[in-house]
Amino acid sequence: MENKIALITGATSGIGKASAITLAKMGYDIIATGRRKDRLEDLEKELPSTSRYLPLVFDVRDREKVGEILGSLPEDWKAIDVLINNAGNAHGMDPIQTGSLDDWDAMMDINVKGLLYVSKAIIPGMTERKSGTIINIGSIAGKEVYPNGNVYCGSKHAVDAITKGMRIDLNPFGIKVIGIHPGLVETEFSLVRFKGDDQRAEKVYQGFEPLVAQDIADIVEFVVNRPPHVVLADIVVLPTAQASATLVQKNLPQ
Ligand code: NDP
Ligand code: 8X3
Repeated sequence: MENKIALITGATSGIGKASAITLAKMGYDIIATGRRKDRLEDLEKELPSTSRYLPLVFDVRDREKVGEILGSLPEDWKAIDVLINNAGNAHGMDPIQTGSLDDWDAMMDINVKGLLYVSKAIIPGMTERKSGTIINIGSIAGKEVYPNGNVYCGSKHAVDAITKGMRIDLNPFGIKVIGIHPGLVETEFSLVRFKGDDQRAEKVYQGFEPLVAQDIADIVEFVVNRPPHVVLADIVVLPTAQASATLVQKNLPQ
């Protein structure tokens, strides 16, 4: 029997990479995307030989490229069962009055429009086959707003709304639409947010035990393993030390 196929955006790092490896171990063939070609090549070494692998290098902001590449998948890669819209980041963490237009463009273009471009290319195959699972990686920042989170929170609130809209519109086709909304996960996320300032990035995760990418990949495994009549529609997952977007108990005695 042929393997099922999963497409994961932003699989060069963090949550996307862990999810790609986990799905491959579950027996999925993997389409992994990202801008860093070398990382996508390295990922192949971490996948079991029982899975086929198709790395695709593109920027999700590039509407034409996304349509062109995903619209011309090889015949035996077209029937995508699981789409994980994961590519995204925060860029900067400034009050609204001093935030950078470039950062705002990046977050709206990648987190929101990129997710839409990829979805637009993949959904028609799912509606035609009347099957599929779409997992959108939102955030606690899509459920709450925190100081200086303004536009990133806006982008993730948009992901939350789009996820709900997808679930409604794709309901007649039997397509599962799932939102996973993590709190603090230690990945390259803060390094990107703080533009390579590793000391500032490390501080975010000090004094408590944050989630790791595999914690989210474990949830991906669980949700795709549910029987056909069950969908885990909306999941918020936090480190135990985190109670809300802004409340994290740090330096508790172990
Ligand atoms: P990482 O920085 O480790 O990974 C981000 C991934 O997104 C990379 O693979 C990167 O690939 C890809 N990406 C970023 N920009 C683009 C782009 N323009 N085109 C294509 N791919 C892109 O962060 P995480 O793994 O933590 O983040 C993954 C998702 O999880 C994001 O949507 C993030 O908002 C969300 N999230 C993260 C949380 C956290 O605390 N870490 C919490 C809640 C949600 P490349 O650079 O190679 O293009
Ligand atoms: C990432 C988690 O709290 O930095 O989405 O916004 S947070």
